[in-house]
Amino acid sequence: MVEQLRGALLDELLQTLDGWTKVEGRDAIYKRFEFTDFNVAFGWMTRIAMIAEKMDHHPEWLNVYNRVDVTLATHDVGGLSERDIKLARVMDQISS
Ligand code: H2B
Repeated sequence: MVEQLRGALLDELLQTLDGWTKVEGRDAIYKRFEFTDFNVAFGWMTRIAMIAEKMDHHPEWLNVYNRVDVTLATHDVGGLSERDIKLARVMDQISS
């Protein structure tokens, strides 16, 4: 069973990530990733997609050219959970 993350603990964990912010009016986190071009952006998405599939945790994302806007939430808890933090961390690590 996954627990919903909120309040001070959520803020603390967010600070351990790079550039993720809370979404207004929704229990979710957001980050814009920018790459040198479409090829690099889509390569990153492909690597993340395979990891996300293994984690059984899927991002909401939109790609335009070299940019990927990512929103993470855990639908199973109707909010945020440690799964989102884990996937966000993987995204940060693989993008740098
Ligand atoms: N992805 C995301 N982002 N949140 C979830 O709660 C979620 C998921 N749940 N992928 C998984 C799949 C669930 O529906 C299956 C049954 O494990």
